[in-house]
Amino acid sequence: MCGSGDRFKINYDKIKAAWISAIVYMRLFACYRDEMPYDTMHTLLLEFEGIVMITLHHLNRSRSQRIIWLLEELGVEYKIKAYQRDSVTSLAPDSLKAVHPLGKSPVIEDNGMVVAESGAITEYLIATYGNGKIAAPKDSAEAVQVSQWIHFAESSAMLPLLLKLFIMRDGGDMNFLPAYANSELAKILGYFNACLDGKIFLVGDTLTGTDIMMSFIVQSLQNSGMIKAFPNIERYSENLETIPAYNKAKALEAEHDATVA
Ligand SMILES: N[C@@H](CCC(=O)N[C@@H](CS)C(=O)NCC(=O)O)C(=O)O
Repeated sequence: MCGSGDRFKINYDKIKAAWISAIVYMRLFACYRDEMPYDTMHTLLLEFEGIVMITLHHLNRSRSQRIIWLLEELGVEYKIKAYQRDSVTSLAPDSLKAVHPLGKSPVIEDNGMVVAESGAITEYLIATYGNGKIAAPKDSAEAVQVSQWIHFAESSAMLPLLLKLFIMRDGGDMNFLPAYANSELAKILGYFNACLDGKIFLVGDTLTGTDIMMSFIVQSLQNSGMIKAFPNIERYSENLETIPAYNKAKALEAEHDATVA
């Protein structure tokens, strides 16, 4: 039935589309008048065109550099929302808690989902956007190795490094911890060092998520000077420094770090 009332029916979809266009054009004009940075305008246009845009909530000098590297390798559209550590406590600002209850970084937002934990983010991004890139063949023995190292990076490998850091920060006399930290460091990072013997990448002959996850461990060893005790890790680190996306991630990390002059 086609009553006369239908002719005057309000088309809300059209009004919404016109309203969105008006907002986009107003923002483009603001960009043209230098009132909005190019990056912001680029993001708005992508959103307008319905192109997926991942948001990385990035804390300065953090594990989040891994995810910048990964996003650069995958060549996907993403934006960085930067947060700065407290200059006294080194903790993240409370605003990160609005993104995820832990208030830690990295965290990504993608397709209405919030994902925390750098290992989980690495696995998710490679599975979703990798198209076979930087992944071991599905169901292969190498894929199991990849999983082992991704978990190793945030569990076994982090413990001795964190213990060393806390012992140094505490600065007081301790009974058990210093010797335990040293023996765990030698055992766990000695294992990593041995597995790198004669290798450029950790699993197989090409870059995988494991190299990206282990890069934070390598950088921590380098920053503390402890890398000298592990020649294969040192050589591996030199190789990482030749990878363009790794260097781009380092540059972007510095760009978003307010403590870098
Ligand atoms: N296991 C987590 C660790 C996350 C984490 O502790 N991130 C640190 C930066 S490297 C952080 O946000 N620290 C600030 C805080 O705890 O307030 C991961 O792999 O993402």
